[in-house]
Formats: sequence, C-alpha cells, structure tokens
Amino acid sequence: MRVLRLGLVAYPGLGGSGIVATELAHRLAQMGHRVYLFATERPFRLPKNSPVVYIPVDLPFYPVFPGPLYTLSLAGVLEREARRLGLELVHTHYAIPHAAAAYLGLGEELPLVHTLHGTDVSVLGMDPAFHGPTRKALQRAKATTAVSRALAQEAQKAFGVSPAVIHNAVDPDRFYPRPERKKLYAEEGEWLLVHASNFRPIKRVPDIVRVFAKVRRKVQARLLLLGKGPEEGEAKRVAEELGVERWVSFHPPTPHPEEVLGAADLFLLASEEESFGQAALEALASGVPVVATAVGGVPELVRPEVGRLVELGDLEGFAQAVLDLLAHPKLPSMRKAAREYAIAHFHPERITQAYLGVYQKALES
Ligand code: GMT
Repeated sequence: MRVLRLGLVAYPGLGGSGIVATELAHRLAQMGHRVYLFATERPFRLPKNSPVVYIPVDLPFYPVFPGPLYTLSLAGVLEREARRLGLELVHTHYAIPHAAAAYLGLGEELPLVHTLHGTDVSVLGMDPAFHGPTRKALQRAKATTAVSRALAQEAQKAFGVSPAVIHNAVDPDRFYPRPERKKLYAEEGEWLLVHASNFRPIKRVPDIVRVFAKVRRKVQARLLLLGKGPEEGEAKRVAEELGVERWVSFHPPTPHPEEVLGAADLFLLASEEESFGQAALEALASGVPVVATAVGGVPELVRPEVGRLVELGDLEGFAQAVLDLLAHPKLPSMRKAAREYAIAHFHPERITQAYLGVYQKALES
C-alpha cells in the first residue's frame, strides 16, 4: 500500500480509547505512513522515539466563555493542520466530541473515520446534550468502527450506523509473562490477583475488594490494584471494613503496566459495563487468565479456555470462579493458552491491517 498521510485524534490520558489510538498511530508510523496525532497533551503511551508527530490541541480560555471550548478548538486545529500537512484522512477515537468536532472542522473535505469505544455510545452518546450532533457526524462519516460486536449493535440502535467491528490489539513483545517479578508484589506462597483500571464507578473496584476478601478467607493471596480514579477512597474503605487492607496494595498508573500484569496469577475485572476490556486483553497476552463479569463485549474476549465469566453482581460466584481457577490442575496450561489466544486473535499486525482496509475503502468511495 502507498504511504498515507493520516491524522488521528485521541484523548491523551489513562483511558483505553487513548491507548488504542496511540498504539495504532505508532504502528502505522512504524510501517512508514506519515501519522499526526492530535491531542491536548502528548499521549502518555506514545514512545519517546516514536515517528508519530504530536500536534497539540490548545484550550484557549477567555473569560466570556463558561469554560474551555475543546470541541471548537479541535475543529479549528483540524481544519488548519489538515491543509498544512496535506492530510488524506482523519480517524478519531471516542466519538464525543471528536466526531462532531471533525465534521465541524473538515466537513466533507476529507474522509472521516470514527472509532466508537464504549461510553461514547452507551452513556455520553445517550445524553440529549450530545446525541444529535454526534448522530449527525457519525452518519456523515465515511466509516465508523466499533471495538466489539456488542458495541456495534448498541451503536446501530443509538445512532443508526453500522460500524465495522475491529477488536483492539495487544503487543505480545511488550505484554508477556514475567513470573520473576511476582516476588516484588507478593510473599512466597501467596497468589497475586491484579486489577487495573481508571477506578471509575463503572469499574466496580470496591466489588473487586469484596471478592478478594472472600478469596482471602480460603487461600493466601494478595490484591494489587493498579490505577487511580474516583473510587480509590471507597475501595480503601471497603478493604479496611473487611479487614483485608494489609493484603491490598494500590499502585499509581504507570506507563509500564506490563511489568505488573506479567507478574500476576489472575486478572480480575468486575465492570458493570465494558465494551471490550483492554486491560484484560493485556493480561491475557501476559499469560494471565481472567475472571470477569459477562457484560458488553467482554464475552468476545474472555473465552472459556482462557478464563471465567460471571454474572454482574454475583460476588459469591466471582470469588468461587477465582478459587476454582487457582485450584485448577490446568492453570499452568491455561496461562500458556491465554497468551497464544491473545497472539492469534489480537496481534497488532492483524488489527492494523483491518484499519488500513477501512481507510482504503474510505479513500476509494
Ligand atoms: O468508554 C469509556 O468508558 C472510555 C473508554 C476509554 O477511553 O477508556 O473505554 C472504553 O474503550 C476501551 C478501549 O477500546 C475499552 O477497552 C473499554 O472496555 C471501554 N470502556 C467501557 O466500555 C466502559
């Protein structure tokens, strides 16, 4: 394929959509495409030596406004920079407000592609304040994609679009088993259970602690919670209330989650809603089986050979699934299967080719 000049738009912080966009941008640039990444800050997962060019989106504040006008500012920078850089296509990640901003700035000058990630459809997308402009922008795009079949179905209902399903990718050269690191986080003879997220209420981190307390009554184990966010205080409170605080550790977000995930015995995800579950995929690639709630797109990711699914809210069932896996004679082979499965289905090369296929069609139509 010829070299493309592409603009990608991402949130730069801890969210999965920003990570997916940043890693896609980096891989495309490594393949030789000219890639410009638009964000309010340099995305924290963008490697220092990446060939991706970061284009800042400023947030000018004038006292006449009630707050910074991100949507308008992004529309302005896209309009200006697309011409200056000779962009051929713009691909946004997370529809709100990126789809409307791109449409405002670029209209139909350029093919626009939008990737839907989750709450941009299910929560913010349903907010009457955002729904109309987002629906219009998505319907006028050359293509939309969704990170799971479950999310594509939701988007069809919410916005009347039919996104192509492209699952997220994981880099197996970065996420691999690191059992030698387990001693950094757990004592000899203890199981190491890990959860990683942005600790928003939707992730139900306090439920992870409740499950852990049940598990800890039966086996020696430690819980490592990686990340930060609004539910951190409540998770700490629950750990104290249940008397397990000395076995629960909180680790701030790191640009190298692979160093923690690769050390785990199991990864736990108790979300009430999850279009995909990027951290669970990173755990699988690290050779770590997953126990997760069967919500959204998670069943597309966590297959029986690599983990267990439990009903949302069934904390007893969740704890039992964890204990069953820890006691399972096939746990070592499941670890191997988890990594092989992640490589077979979610390899970056395969996923990048799928996005390039979407770009190709959008450019031709
Ligand atoms: O939709 C969100 O909550 C935000 C978004 C993000 O930026 O973190 O997360 C979503 O996108 C990730 C990457 O595609 C998925 O792995 C997450 O499952 C998804 N989160 C939800 O659906 C809650």
